[in-house]
Amino acid sequence: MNEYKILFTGTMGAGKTTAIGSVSEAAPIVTDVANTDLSLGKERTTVGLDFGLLTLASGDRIRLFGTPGQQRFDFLWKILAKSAIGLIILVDNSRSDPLADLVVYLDGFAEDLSVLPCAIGIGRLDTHPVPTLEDYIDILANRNQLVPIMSVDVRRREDVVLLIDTLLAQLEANTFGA
Ligand SMILES: Nc1nc2c(ncn2[C@@H]2O[C@H](COP(=O)(O)OP(=O)(O)O)[C@@H](O)[C@H]2O)c(=O)[nH]1
Ligand SMILES: [Mg+2]
Repeated sequence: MNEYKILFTGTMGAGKTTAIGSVSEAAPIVTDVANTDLSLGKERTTVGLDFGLLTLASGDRIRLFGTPGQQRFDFLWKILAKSAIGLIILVDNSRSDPLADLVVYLDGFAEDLSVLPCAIGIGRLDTHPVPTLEDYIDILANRNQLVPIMSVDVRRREDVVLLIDTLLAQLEANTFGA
């Protein structure tokens, strides 16, 4: 049995806590507290990290971590990325500039992304169809980053499983030699 760690990141409200809760078999540990930032229409926010567990059919176990969303916690990103086998970036397409949000995380994790597989999930494309997946793909292409990207609703378990499978498939294809 192997144990792997996967890290979820993305802006506040992008769905990290929801995604981990959708697939975790143990009650996810969340360290959400009352949000004191009134500019954010969100009652609770993650200051520490989310944690969940998922056992694959192979018996391998995946430990799921979520980064704190606020950028003032970005010193934690590096620490959390350590020993992870992959990174999942969640984007909330209802935000004012979700393309720029993605770039923040691609830049913030640039070093890790040179050695780690990544998958990107764009949420709320149903209610906010612009920017489109093609717009995101253009950004990745311009940066020469070939990262799988898909539309997701993190409240749906199968969408989150697909993101995780996309990471594991890259590992199996040995693109990263991990
Ligand atoms: N309508 C809609 N709501 C979504 C979608 N994805 C996530 N949400 C909601 O957005 C919120 C995300 O919050 P949360 O998981 O705490 O985000 P976090 O800050 O990244 O941990 C939750 O209330 C989800 O139910 C989506 O595709 N459509
Ligand atoms: Mg959260």
